[in-house]
Amino acid sequence: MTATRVMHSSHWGAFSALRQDDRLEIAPFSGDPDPSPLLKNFDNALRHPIRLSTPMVRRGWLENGPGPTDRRGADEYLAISWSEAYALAAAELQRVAADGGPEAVFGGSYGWSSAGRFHHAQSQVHRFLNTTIGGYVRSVNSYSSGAASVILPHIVGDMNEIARRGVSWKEIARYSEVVLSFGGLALKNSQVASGGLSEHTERGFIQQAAQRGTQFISVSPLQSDLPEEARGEWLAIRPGTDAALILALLQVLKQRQWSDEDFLARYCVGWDKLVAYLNGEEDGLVRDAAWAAEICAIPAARIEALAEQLHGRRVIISMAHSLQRAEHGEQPVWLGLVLAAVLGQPGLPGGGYAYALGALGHYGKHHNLVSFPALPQGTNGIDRLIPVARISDMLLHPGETFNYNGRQLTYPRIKLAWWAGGNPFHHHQDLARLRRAFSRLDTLIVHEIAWTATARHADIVFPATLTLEREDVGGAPTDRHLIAMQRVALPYGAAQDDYTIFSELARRLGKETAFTEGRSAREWQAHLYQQMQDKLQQQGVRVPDFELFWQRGVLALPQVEDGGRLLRNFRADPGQHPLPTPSGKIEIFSATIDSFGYADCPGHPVWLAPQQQADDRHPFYLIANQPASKLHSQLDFGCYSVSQKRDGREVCRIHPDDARDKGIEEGDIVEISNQRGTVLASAALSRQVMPGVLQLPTGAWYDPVDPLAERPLCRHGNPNVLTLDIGTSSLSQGCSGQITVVQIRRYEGKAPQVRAFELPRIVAVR
Ligand SMILES: Nc1nc2c(c(=O)[nH]1)N[C@H]1C(S)=C(S)[C@@H](COP(=O)(O)OP(=O)(O)OC[C@H]3O[C@@H](n4cnc5c(=O)[nH]c(N)nc54)[C@H](O)[C@@H]3O)O[C@H]1N2
Ligand SMILES: Nc1nc2c(c(=O)[nH]1)N[C@H]1C(S)=C(S)[C@@H](COP(=O)(O)OP(=O)(O)OC[C@H]3O[C@@H](n4cnc5c(=O)[nH]c(N)nc54)[C@H](O)[C@@H]3O)O[C@H]1N2
Ligand SMILES: [Mo]
Repeated sequence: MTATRVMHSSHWGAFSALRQDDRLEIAPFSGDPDPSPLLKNFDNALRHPIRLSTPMVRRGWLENGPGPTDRRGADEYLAISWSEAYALAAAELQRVAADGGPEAVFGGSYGWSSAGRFHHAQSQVHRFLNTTIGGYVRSVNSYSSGAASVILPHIVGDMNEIARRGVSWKEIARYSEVVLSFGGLALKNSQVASGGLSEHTERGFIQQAAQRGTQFISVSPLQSDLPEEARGEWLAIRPGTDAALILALLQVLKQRQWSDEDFLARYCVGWDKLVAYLNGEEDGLVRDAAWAAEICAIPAARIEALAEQLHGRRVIISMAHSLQRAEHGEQPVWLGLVLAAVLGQPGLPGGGYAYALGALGHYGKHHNLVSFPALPQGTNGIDRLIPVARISDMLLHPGETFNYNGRQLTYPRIKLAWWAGGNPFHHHQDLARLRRAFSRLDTLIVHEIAWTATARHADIVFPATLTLEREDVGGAPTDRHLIAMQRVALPYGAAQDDYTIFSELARRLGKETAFTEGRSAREWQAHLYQQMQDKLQQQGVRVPDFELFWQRGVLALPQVEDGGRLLRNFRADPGQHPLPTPSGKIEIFSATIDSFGYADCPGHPVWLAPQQQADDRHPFYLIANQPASKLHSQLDFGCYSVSQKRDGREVCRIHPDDARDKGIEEGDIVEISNQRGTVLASAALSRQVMPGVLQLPTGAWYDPVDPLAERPLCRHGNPNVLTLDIGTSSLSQGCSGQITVVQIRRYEGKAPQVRAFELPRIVAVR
């Protein structure tokens, strides 16, 4: 490749790159006021030995044929040629589809993949399965917002309106008096947005607001969830108990006659039913501050004082995604909205509910007038689905029924799963159970850039190019720069991009034209660009043709100031702009949810004690949150990610008092365990963690000492060894991996060395 500086983009930022003499030099996009350190993870990624250089087949699968087996995750691999790999995969897909139809193929392929919108691996899998075998069993919703995305439409409107088009940062910086944030506004999280991000603006807006006098209050088990720039107040809360806190706040507001009854009467339904619950009219239990204090570990007087801090002020309530990634995760989402309503704030400038503000770089932004189109996925001929986090349940319980959002569905009988651009051994809970679930398959096919644990469980592994090794177009609908992702380096080894892999497979299945429509990757990108250009033209905006865009590398797009429009319009004229709920109003009581009859998600918000509570055997709450040093598990072997580990292990934070009780010192290797397994990590003592809580981020590649163990030991520090694999509730069946309960102790003896970035056994190169 010639040594010229080219543009590129990633979920954590746009940048330019220069590759010279095997050295990669990356400079953040010149317009980015606050670039992300995650860019450093690219520095050593291109030629890292853990990359996949050639197609691989699992020995047991090749020798014994497809079928359930315990060997996935523990077997050796054979390096094979592309033509062999294509032939094996195409024949196997044909076999499974002929026997069981698309109902036997799981193509959910959840995962973030890379920022380029054309080589978006998940869209490529879907399009491939639709055009070749007529469809696949799909997954719905996300690990991010499984509960919120299902409950919000029942009670207020589509999640994208509430989160992506929520009250903007700009408006908050200008008008909000109080920002009450549950789960904080950590800048480590907002540095990321799917599709790419050219400007990191959250820090600046928080600074502006704080300088104007906005009071930030962060309710969270971790002080570090609120940036220092906010100069805010930290209210430490026991994990998983925010619903109880908010119920008590509502009770105090009502009792002191601080509830905005006019707003509630005009814009909401069901307040009376919730008030009856707060007053314990049926069960005699009053949900007051004293009641909540016992549950959430915030003193009653502090809860009362918080109600006072909110009363009569312009308040915006934000709620991190994390609160709903937990048992009964629907409740805090619902109650955050109710609290905003009881304060009469929705629809006011800088007031109301900003669900998930700061959880990602998408939120609190404005939308482009026209967004870059997605790759069309074709038509899925079958209508079989699972909520995304029910993957293990599906594989372990085929034919069994389950509840989901008012429906009773049946788990299909899956023979083959196809995964590209996701890492279930990163994202799913209870990894030993996930391994058992994957052992039920006939075949698992994975496309990966490197030997992740998911690749190590696959029967056929296709080596995919890293984003830097191909051309694409990067751009999120809330980012005002479209980036020409120019090629930085040649592919590693024999790696191919996902589109080429699927095109070749489609050809072998006699469906090449249906899949490619005769277009090369570059032609697809130009074609998608053209669609955007045409739509802009219809709105009177002229932009350069694709070729010129490509040469320039960046295109600035016009935006619309659409933040908060749903609730603003509704407040201005509820008759003309009703909400898209059955009542047209905010539903504090939902007749629809009530009619489902779910004990774990009744018709109005409630406090339901989680099944996971600290006890003598598991005295600590473990917070398994997003990692600061990478995006999920991506480039865990990258420079920056590795620099934040200690002894090669992930770092677990613990309060100094707890550490002293346990005889744990800074830098000790600790063993964190429960009935599902054990992980090793390096202990860091921190007063930013509340007592009784441990924090171990997700993202360390799963590295079990014995992959087949019932209770595995992960040397590297992957918290999903420990998390419980249950849905949030019968309503949304979302992921509940954020919190679990564990024991911790110092590891005695010589700890096993981390092996996550060493190759599996590859027995022969043919
Ligand atoms: N305990 C717990 N678990 C969680 C969470 C939590 O809070 N706690 N959070 C959850 C959340 S919100 C999410 S979104 C998920 C994230 O889960 P995932 O999205 O599955 O995680 P990633 O690491 O982003 O996985 C993307 C994979 O795609 C690969 N990849 C990148 N580019 C390409 C490409 O071009 N082609 C191909 N074929 N592969 C590519 C990467 O190497 C990586 O392995 O995790 C969830 N899991
Ligand atoms: N650097 C980086 N940024 C990311 C990601 C990443 O992997 N790396 N992932 C991105 C993705 S896909 C998503 S969906 C978002 C996720 O956004 P979130 O889910 O909001 O992010 P988390 O960091 O998991 O959680 C935020 C904080 O919530 C707090 N918290 C946990 N449980 C509770 C609770 O019960 N009550 C209260 N009040 N607080 C609690 C924790 O202290 C935690 O640090 O992040 C995005 N941003
Ligand atoms: Mo997510």
